[in-house]
Amino acid sequence: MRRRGREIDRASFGAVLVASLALLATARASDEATLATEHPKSRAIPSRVSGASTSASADPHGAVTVLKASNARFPASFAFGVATSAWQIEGAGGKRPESTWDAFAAATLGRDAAAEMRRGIEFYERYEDDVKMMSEAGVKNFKMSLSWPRLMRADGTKREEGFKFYERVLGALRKSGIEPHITLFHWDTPIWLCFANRTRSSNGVCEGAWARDEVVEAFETYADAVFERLGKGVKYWTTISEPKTICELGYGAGMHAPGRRGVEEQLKVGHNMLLAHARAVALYRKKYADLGGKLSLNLNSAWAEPASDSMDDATAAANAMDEELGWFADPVFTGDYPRSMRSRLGYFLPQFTEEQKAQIKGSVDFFALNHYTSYYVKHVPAPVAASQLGIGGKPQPWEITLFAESSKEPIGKEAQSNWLRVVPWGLEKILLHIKEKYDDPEIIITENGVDIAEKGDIAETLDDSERVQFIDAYLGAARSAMRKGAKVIGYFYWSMFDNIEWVDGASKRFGLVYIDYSGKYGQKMKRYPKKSLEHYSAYMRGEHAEEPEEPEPALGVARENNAMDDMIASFGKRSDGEALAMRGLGVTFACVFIAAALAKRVRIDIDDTPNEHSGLV
Ligand code: GBH
Repeated sequence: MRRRGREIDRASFGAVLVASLALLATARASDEATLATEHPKSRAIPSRVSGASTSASADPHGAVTVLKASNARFPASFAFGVATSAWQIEGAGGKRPESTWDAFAAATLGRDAAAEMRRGIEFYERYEDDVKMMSEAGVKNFKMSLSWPRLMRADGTKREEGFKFYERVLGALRKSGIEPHITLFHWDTPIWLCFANRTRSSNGVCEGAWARDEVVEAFETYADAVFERLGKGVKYWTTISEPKTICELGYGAGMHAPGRRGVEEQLKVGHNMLLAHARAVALYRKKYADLGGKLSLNLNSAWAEPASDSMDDATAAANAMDEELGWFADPVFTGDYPRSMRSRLGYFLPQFTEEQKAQIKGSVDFFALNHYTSYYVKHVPAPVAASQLGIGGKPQPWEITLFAESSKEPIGKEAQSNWLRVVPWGLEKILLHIKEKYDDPEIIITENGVDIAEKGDIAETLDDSERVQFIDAYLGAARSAMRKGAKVIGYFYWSMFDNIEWVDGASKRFGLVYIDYSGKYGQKMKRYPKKSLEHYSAYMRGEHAEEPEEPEPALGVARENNAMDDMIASFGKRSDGEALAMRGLGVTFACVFIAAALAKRVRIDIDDTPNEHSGLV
C-alpha cells in the first residue's frame, strides 16, 4: 500500500507540474501579440565587408514580436521621462547671448522668423509653471539641455545670470521630485566659437565653430564650470546630443547651423566632438567622481533594414549601421572608428593618437540612444548622384543610401516630417543590435517621438490618438527587446512640449503639450495638454509597472539549487531563461504543495498509516 501511495504521489506531482507549465507557457504567449504584423521577417546582416570582428546581427533571436501595448509591463525601476532642449524651448530671455542657431535662422529664414524663434516657448519665463505641469502629469525624469552661450563668455569667464537661471530650474525640479538628466550641448554653439579671435568677423559668416580645434578645450572649460556649479544632485549627464546630426546637417549638407558644406569638414567636426566628449568625461571622473553621476553622449540612429534578401543589400545595411551608429558608438566602446568607414573614407577620416584612443574608449557609462525611425537600405554603387539620394541619403563619399520605401511598400506610415516613418519593430532590432555589438550595455532611450500636423482647431489637434498609438507601439517594441535580454533602463518621450523644431520652426509638433503660438504678443504660448500626455502619464506614474515578485515560500530549499530553474527555463527561449526561471520557481513550489496535498488525501483514502510519507518532498 505504501508503494502505491508513492506512485500516485509522483503521478499527481507530474500531472500538476505539466499542467502548470502548460499554463505558464500559454500565459506568456498571450502576453505577446504581433502589433506590427507586416514587418519584414528578420534578415541576418553579415559581418562588415572589411572584415571587422563583430557581426551586426539584426535579430539573433528570430522574428520580431512586439508586445501589445496594453499588456506591456515594465520593471518598477524603469525610468520614464520626457525630453526637451534649451534652444528649442527657452527663448533668449535673460539676455542670452547669440548662438550659431540664432545667426543661422536670421540668415536663412529672415529676421522676423528668427525673432519668433528666439522666443522659444518662453520656458525661461515660464519654467515654474512648466515644472508644475510636469509634476502634475507624473513626470519623474526630465531631460533638458543647457545653453552654452548663456553660461560662458568668449574669454572663458562664467555668466552668473545664466548659472542662476539653471539653479532655479534645478531647484524647482528637485522640489517636485523630478530627476534632472542634463545634456551639456544640444546644437546651440556660442557664436564666439565661429571666429578665430572670438570676435565676429566683418561678414559675420561662421568660420568653423566645431571644425576649429580650440573647441575641444573650450568645451572642457564649459563642462568644468557646469559640473562645479550645477553638478550636485545630478545623476545623469550627456555631453553632446547627436554629433552625427550636427556633422551631417550643420557641416556636410549646410541645412542646419552653422550652414557649412564639406565632406571632409564634417568628419573633422565629428572627430572634435569625440575628443571634446572624452575630455569632459575624463575631467568628471577625475575631479567630480564624488558627485556620483553617470555620463554618456546621445547617439541618434535609424535602424537600417536591407531592402532585399540580396548579399549586396545586406552588406550595404551593415555599412549603413556602421555610419548611422558606429561612427560615434564604435570609438566610445572600442577606441576607434568602424573599419568599414576607414576603408571607404580613407584619408578623409581623421586619426586618433593612442592616447586619445585610450581616453575615448570606455567614455560612456550607459548607452544613450535617440531613435525615431527606420529605413530600407539598397546597395548603390558609388558615386551616387544627388538625384539618387533617398530620404536621409548622404552626400559623397558615402555610398550608403537610405530609402523610406522598398520597391513594393513603404517601411511605415509617414509622420508629419517625411523623414519619420512609424516603424516600431525597428526599435526592437536596434536595441538588440546594440546589445550584441557593444557588449550588452545599459541603454536609455533618450529620445523617441512623433510629430503630427496641426488639425482644424485646437480641440482636434489635442485629440492625438496617433501619438498614443505610437508611444504604445514603440514602448511595446522596447519591452520586447528587454524580454530578449536588452538592458533598457529608461525611455524619454520627445518632447514634453511642442517647440521650435529648428529650421521648421513652430510648424512641426512633437509635444505631449500643445503650444498656442498664435494671437497677440502677451497672449501667445499658452499650454494645452494633449490626449497623449494623459496616456503617457500612466506609464510615468507607474501604472504599467510589474507586480512585485511573490516572496519565496520558506521551504528550506536553497535558491542556488536551480536544476529546476534550468529545466523550466528550457521551455522558453534561452535569453528569456532567467525571467522565466524566476516565475517557474514560484510555480514549482506551488506544484509541489498541490502534489503533496493531493498525495496526502489519496493516501488517506487507500492507506490508513497517514504519517509515513511525510518526507515526500
Ligand atoms: C531629434 O533628432 C533632435 O534631437 C531634436 O532636437 C528634434 O526636435 C527632434 O529630432 C525632432 O526632429 O532632413 O531628411 O536629412 C532626431 C534625429 C536626425 C532626425 C536628422 C531627422 C534629418 C533627416 N534627426 N534627421 S533629413
